[in-house]
Amino acid sequence: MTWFENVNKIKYEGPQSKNNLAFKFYNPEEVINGKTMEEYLRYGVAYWHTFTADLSDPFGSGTAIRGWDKFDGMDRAKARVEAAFEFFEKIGAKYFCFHDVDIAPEGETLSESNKNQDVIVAMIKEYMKDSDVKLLWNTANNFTNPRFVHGAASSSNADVFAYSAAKVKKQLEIGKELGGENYVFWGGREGYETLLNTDLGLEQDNLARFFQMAVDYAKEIGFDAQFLIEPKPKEPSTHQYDFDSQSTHAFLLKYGLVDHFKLNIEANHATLAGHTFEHELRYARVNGLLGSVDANQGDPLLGWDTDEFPADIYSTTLAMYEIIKNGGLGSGGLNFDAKVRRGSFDPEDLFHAHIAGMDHFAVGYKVASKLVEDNVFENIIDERYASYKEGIGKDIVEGKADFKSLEEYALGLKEIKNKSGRLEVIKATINQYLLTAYAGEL
Ligand code: XUL
Ligand code: CO
Repeated sequence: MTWFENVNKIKYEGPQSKNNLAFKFYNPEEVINGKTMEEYLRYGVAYWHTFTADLSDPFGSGTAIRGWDKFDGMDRAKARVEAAFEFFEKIGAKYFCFHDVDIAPEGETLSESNKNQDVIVAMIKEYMKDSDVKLLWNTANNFTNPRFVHGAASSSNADVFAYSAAKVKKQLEIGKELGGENYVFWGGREGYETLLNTDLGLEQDNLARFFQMAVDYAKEIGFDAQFLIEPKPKEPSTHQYDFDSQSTHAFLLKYGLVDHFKLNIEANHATLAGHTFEHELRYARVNGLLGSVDANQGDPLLGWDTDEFPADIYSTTLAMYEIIKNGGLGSGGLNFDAKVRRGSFDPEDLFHAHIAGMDHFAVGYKVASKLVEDNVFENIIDERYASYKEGIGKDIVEGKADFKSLEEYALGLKEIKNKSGRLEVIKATINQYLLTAYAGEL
């Protein structure tokens, strides 16, 4: 049985290839800095966008043509598993991610939902045995069902807190069962719509209690995956508590949870927060919190989360720079939390989209590696902050200065000379690297 009969295994054909179903830049076997691209980039497929979504949007119903939609309920869920593993193998992605409700339908009751999970998880486990595909992360969808109308762990209703905990408990057990390398918390409803009816202090305390319980339970069952919080400022909530990497960091510090979590940074969430993707990655990196990445991009003309496949090589280059400087993503990976456009409804479009995403991050990786090798940004930074390496600057950095010594120094200054920031030449240099990275191969 094949679900993608028009597609064979996607191969690397190089930058000259005109074949839409081939990689132009992502060469899984190419070694960069001692690791193959496949080992380093750890690409993941998002189950929800690729196998579950029907491409509906708030104004129109689904358009996707998906073979498995001829079935319903558990039969459809089983067909999706078959299709998913065929897809992973053909695209050559070694990781996948899912929410509980992506893989199996919810039942009438929690125990029925759990039973449905068990059936599909057993099937996934069998498929994993016959492939080298691993679970990058799983998570509980505590936002779609109407019961989460006021939130999950931050709901005003304690019954919902309990229900949410039960769902996460089940997913932690499943993560362990499938050897998941990370576990994600994305709190789409953990926030508020209006302060007029919200106890913000209690909601945040409860959210922290919930995270602590998750940490405790994972320890109890011996599930040692990296916990990841995925910040997002808004949508669906008007204000989400895990707003961005910096506010999530503050939250983790406040509640003594910082040693148990890293962050899953999503490009489109960064832009919704008014940041660049690389800002979120940089903040997480320099604070030891960069765990994994949801690789996508937003549409700057639209103010919502469009979850597009990454196609901006400038952005993927700066993102890969952060990842290289982080020493890679450890147990994390580059998960395509991205969907084909509503107009791209053919099953083959799923391949085109992933090929593009994988190629664009591969370009970014190659260019960023060269930038790092040549110390391009390091030299700029070294020179720009040189005043902190000697004299008064060194005193400041080493904690040897105080307001009195600084005043004495400032009084003795004849003139203050600043140096140009040279932004234009820096941008031109990045473009030069981007344009010449494949020069020999084109
Ligand atoms: C929503 C989003 C989620 C998380 C997992 O914006 O990014 O799909 O990645 O719940
Ligand atoms: Co995401």
